[in-house]
Amino acid sequence: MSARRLFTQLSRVTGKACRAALSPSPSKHSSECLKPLNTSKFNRIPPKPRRGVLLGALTSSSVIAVALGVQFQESKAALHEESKEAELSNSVPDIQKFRLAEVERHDGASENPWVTKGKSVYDITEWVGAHPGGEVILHAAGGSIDPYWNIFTIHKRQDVYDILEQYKIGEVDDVDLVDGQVPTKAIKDPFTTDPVPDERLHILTAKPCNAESPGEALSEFCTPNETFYVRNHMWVPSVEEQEHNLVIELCDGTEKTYSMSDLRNRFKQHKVTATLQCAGNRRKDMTKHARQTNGLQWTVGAISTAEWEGVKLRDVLADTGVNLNNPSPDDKHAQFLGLEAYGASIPLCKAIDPSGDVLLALKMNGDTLPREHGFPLRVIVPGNVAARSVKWLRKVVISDEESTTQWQRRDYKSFGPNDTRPDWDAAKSIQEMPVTSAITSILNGFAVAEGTEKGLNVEGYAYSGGGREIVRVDVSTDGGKTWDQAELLDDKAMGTKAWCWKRWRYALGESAEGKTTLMVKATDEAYNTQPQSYSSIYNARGNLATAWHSVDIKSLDKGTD
Ligand code: HEM
Ligand SMILES: Nc1nc2c(c(=O)[nH]1)N[C@H]1C(S)=C(S)[C@@H](COP(=O)(O)O)O[C@H]1N2
Ligand SMILES: [Mo]
Repeated sequence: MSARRLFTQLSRVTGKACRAALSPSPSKHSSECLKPLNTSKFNRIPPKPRRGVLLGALTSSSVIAVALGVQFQESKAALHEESKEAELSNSVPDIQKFRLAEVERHDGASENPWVTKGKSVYDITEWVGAHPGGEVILHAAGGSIDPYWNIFTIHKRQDVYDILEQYKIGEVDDVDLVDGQVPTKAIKDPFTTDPVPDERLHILTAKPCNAESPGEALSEFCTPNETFYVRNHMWVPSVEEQEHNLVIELCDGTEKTYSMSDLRNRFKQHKVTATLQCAGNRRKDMTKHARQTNGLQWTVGAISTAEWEGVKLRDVLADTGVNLNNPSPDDKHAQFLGLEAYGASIPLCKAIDPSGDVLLALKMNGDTLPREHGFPLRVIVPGNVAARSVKWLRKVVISDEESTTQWQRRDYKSFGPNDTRPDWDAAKSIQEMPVTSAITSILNGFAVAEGTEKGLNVEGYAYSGGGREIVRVDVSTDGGKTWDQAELLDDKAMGTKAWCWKRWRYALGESAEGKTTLMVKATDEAYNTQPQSYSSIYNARGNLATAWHSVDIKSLDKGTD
């Protein structure tokens, strides 16, 4: 099956399948926009009663357990109870055997996708919508997940094995075994066509590519494309510009398709300079100063700035039929879908705000979008968490609900420091970013820009979301007892609001003598300022680690932490 066909099939499943798992009471999220029959094949299927009444409870508690990384004992206990019950009722049939040909029929296009692992067969129908990696799971349907998990090694953990075990329906028939094993097909490593990252980037993971901007890139206002940080949840899709289209779907079912040349020729082009920052930027500081957090341990480089060029999303939405002045009450969110299965959404009011500057970008810093940053089309949502700036954009859906993906409903949310059982549905998705700042280099005078003083010179960035300008950056060399102000650099940016970081510098000169730490905090135009401690904003996902940034002056040769 061609990748393109698989994607078309996957797109029919997109999102809507998640509804069942993420929103246990569908009525709460009932949507006029839903076209139940052709978009939600997983919803239509009544759960199979193969595991008795406990199945539903078991499944949903395990979903939460994965999402929280806690509560696993509960689902294990439920599993235990279930098997005890099964033993007592003595109704467990012999292990059911399935021929491989039958497994193969349960592929990504089937109503009930199955996978094998070792000799076991699993019906994963009910897990698809809850899978944290989204619909890519369907790539493995009809065959073995082993080769996939050898690439996506994040799965090689007991808690993930436990989830899979709950969906076991039987084993592969002995007649199909070769040397006592299920023969597995070699699969294509989806990462082999990823671009090779620039060697100056600080690589956190290679598959998928996650890499920080190096110090020298952070000291420029516009980050060069080659050293702009990279945050991929999956692989980088390969696509020809001429083959790529953007589909816009409205609540009433209207769909319109735009080619890249339509976007380039039929709409006014705009330039917007905007900083993108990952919600996990500086997560490592939170781990170091508070306690362990889950996720990539970024230091200060999961942030970069570029001049983006393309068309305003609002202009294209107006062309499709959205009434910009008086949108229908159902038009609440703009959901974005990427080619590789990633998706996220923003409130429609941001998408159509004339001063929101939401862009469908075709260019980055004057060049064609690099593949790793979304070629050929990417939405840029200035002022919001970068997770909403979906790369490889293939579809925009106007809906009365947020995107149903894991990345909208789970990952990018934050909770109180005490919250070990957060209410995911009740928590707001992160959209506009809070104020933050960081020290990116401490250099001896000769190494920094002309006109700076001799002795130690400090440089860094400060940034706030929502277009709120940075108005002040405070620096302290005595642990926060006394403060002085850094000089804010006056960079020229395009756009309606302050969508960019402010770079700053501070001449420590001889005053650094005998001092051990340097601290920085910023204030934005709404007089929001950064919290002092990481423990006061601790959350298990390590999102929004915006506490005062500090570095050890003595470690200047090693750079910042
Ligand atoms: C039934 C089989 C599967 C189960 C039970 C499963 C379970 C999970 C779990 C629990 C996570 C979250 C891990 C974490 O955040 O620490 C995850 C993430 C992920 N899974 Fe799977 N998975 C399955 C199959 C697959 C397959 C076949 C693929 C690829 C073709 C895949 C791709 C991914 C990806 C890309 C992520 C990471 C998403 C991110 O970084 O946001 N999974 N999976
Ligand atoms: N399609 C797609 N869009 C995506 C992502 C992704 O993995 N796939 N990652 C998101 C996240 S979490 C971030 S921080 C930014 C990173 O953008 P960059 O790699 O261009 O720096 O892209 C966002 N858009
Ligand atoms: Mo991110």
